[in-house]
Amino acid sequence: MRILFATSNTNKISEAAEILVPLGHSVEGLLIDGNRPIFNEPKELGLEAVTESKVEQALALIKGTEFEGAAVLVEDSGVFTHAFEGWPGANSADVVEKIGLDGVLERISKSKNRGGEYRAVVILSDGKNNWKAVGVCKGKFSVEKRGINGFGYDPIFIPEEGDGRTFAEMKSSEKSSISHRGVAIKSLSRLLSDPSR
Ligand code: ITT
Repeated sequence: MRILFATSNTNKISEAAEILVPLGHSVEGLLIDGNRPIFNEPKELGLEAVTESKVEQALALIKGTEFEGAAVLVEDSGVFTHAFEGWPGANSADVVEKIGLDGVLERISKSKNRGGEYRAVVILSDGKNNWKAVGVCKGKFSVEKRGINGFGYDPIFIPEEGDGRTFAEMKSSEKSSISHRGVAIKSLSRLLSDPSR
């Protein structure tokens, strides 16, 4: 299946490609007139509502273009702390841009609870069928930044299923094997290969 990933985040594209390409799919970023489209994202409604809105917008954008007939993939994700009622959640991208990981760590250090999780919702649509999957990766926030791989919160997030390293200290394939996005995209690929679909 030709998959157009409608995202401005190229890290997300590489992580999805790492799982979907070996299964025989092609994955590329959706570009309209050479640019990554900007979507209206109703962040206040949560990850699922954002993906539902984005997939409709992406399908409308490719209608009548050379891309019509390809499948569109959208994803919304976020980082959720246990101590601060899920903050930053759907606003993860804005928060890290405004206060940086040092600011996030400073806030987290005000609580004894360093637990949290990454969550992702993905929807793939070929215009007729929609496939949706979710992924959660539980873990805790480190005391200081460690590692240089990945993106976003990876230098401060230690997944529960790992060995104590942050995601930024892991290879991309190690991250994908346990991450929220990895879990969600693997579920999606199972839905695609289900003969009863
Ligand atoms: P889109 O164009 O796909 O929206 P984005 O980066 O703005 O790209 P989101 O709106 O889904 O994506 O924001 C998710 C933010 O949550 C992301 O920018 C990171 O700050 C954080 N995040 C999500 N997944 C992450 C991951 O795997 N590793 C580190 N941080 C992650």
